[in-house]
Amino acid sequence: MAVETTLSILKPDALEKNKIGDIINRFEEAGLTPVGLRMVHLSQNEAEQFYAVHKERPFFGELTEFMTRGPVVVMALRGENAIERNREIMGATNPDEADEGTIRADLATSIGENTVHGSDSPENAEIEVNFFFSGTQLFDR
Ligand code: RTP
Ligand code: MG
Repeated sequence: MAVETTLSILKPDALEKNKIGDIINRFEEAGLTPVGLRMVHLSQNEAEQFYAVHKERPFFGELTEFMTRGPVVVMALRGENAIERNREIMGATNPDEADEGTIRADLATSIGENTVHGSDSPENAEIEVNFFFSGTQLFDR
């Protein structure tokens, strides 16, 4: 296993439910350390760019509308096997199918409003971390 850095987004529903602390605590307890962190309200254009891989999907309009509804917290998380670990802690996309004790099983509203995003591969983790953080906004810790 190797130390990896992945992108996590706490989506608008997470902030509306006041779950920033709850979610970050789960990551820290699991050995995933925030090495970059900020709050941002995505523009429509930024949301469409970030989710460009999904632009032909039927839920694209709904997704970008949701992701621009309010501010989000973006974090670079670092740790052993961080990309896969993050997705395990998040749980399945659909909260009804997410394992007990995962963020989505405990906190998500629906398949669309599912509380967190996590990069799905090393290639995408690098692209997505760079989308939100410049080198000087990431810290060694
Ligand atoms: P994410 O990218 O947010 O970490 O989630 P994921 O990999 O588990 O899911 P993905 O297939 O990449 O879909 C991206 C996001 O689109 C929304 N979605 N809505 N209404 C629907 O059927 C539907 N399917 C996906 C979710 O917000 C999902 O996280
Ligand atoms: Mg995805």
